[in-house]
Amino acid sequence: MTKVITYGTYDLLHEGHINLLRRAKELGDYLIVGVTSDSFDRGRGKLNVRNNVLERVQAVKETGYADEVIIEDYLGQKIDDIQRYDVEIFAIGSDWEGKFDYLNEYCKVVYLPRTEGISSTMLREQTEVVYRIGIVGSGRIAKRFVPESKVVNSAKVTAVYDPNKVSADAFGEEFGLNSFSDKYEDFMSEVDVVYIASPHLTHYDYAKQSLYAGKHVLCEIPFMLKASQVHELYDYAEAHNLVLLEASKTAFCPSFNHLVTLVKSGVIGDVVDVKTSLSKMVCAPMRELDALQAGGAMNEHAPLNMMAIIKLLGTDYTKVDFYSKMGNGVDIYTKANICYTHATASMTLGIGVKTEGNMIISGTKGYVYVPAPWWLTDFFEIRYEDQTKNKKYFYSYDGDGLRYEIQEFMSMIVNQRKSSYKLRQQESIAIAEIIERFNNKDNFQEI
Ligand code: C2G
Repeated sequence: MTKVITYGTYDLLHEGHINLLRRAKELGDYLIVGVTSDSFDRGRGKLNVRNNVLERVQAVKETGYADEVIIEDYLGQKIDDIQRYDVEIFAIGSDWEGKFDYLNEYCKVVYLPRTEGISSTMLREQTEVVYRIGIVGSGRIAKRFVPESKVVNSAKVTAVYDPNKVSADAFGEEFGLNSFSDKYEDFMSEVDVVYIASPHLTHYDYAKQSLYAGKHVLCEIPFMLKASQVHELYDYAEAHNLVLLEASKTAFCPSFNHLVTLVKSGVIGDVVDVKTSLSKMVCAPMRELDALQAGGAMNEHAPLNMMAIIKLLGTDYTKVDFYSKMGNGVDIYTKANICYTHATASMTLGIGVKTEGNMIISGTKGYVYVPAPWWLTDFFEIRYEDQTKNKKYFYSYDGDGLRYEIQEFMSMIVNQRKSSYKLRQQESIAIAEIIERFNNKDNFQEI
């Protein structure tokens, strides 16, 4: 019996896929089809796949050509599969010509003619609804957003708003966008979606105005500085079928999502302590050092660090206390201890004190070590008393990492999902609540 194997995503299964599967089957007696898992596709930069893995597997089965369907989940798996299943022929479309010659060492490699004039990308584009995104603010993060949005389907940045005309125009020119600096309503009338990347204290007003104008909103961190504001705007968005999302970029990264699911599934036992740290040295006259612009290490860095603590330990903390070193009227360093009935957590944040930016999650069976910078997680290790059981996990972290939050946000809009399990509304509210406690100087001590 001649076994043939082929692989693909098979998104929006089309005639090209069917022809390929038929030709592959004709090469032998038994056809194995490897369908990529969702996480494998994300890992190789395919962020826009429409059908999930179960739908794609089902579509391949329904062609009637596959004798067996397997899931492709990691780089290098083809070599394992060929040997494991005693495969004689590896077949793939001619768009991959030459790319899989390295498999010749294990079996015969055949490049089959590709069907011209059709592809998943083409089908996605034909059925795609494009949402015009307007960016509020033209600073550092806004500049990173534009190129990252280009890899996400349905997203097209078309306009920028900044009350400072010179900045708005320069940004518009640089990225080929319409720029607005006068009436916010004029800007809103040209977009469907608003991304807020303006100074902290303006977030609430811009978000509110945008939602009231019927726009979906993605808002940078710190989301809002009062929990009641977050509550109010989530309620409004919910009641008006709008998506409101906190742009907590790490929450949407595949590596961080995997870390959370591993920990939640008990690989280190019960979680007893989470320690996170993040510091970025800032020199005056940056807004981070300006008390009047809600500067300081807490406002700046607590959103990402609290997000991780809350994802791992939940929102039911029982006590929080803060220890800060002040400078320029803002906290240049803050250590916060967050207690739960079953666990403890702490975050060490700096804008004028340098710390090691790692994360350590300790459990009753082992711990997870995420080296600095943990918020750009591309590697972590699960460690045990018996070091032979340690396991390292590696990921690719594409681009600037903003693409994952943009992708989640656009997919919420397209699929009319009001909340994301990657960062639930309650979690977002709890983050704002902790920041508010700090700004109210609850359990606060200067050091
Ligand atoms: N294909 C084709 N004709 C088309 C489109 C696709 O013959 N018009 C073939 C591709 O060459 C591939 C298969 O259909 O052999 C699946 O295509 P995709 O779903 O686009 O999957 P792909 O990204 O090519 O993944 O590990 C995965 C593999 O590397 C292939």
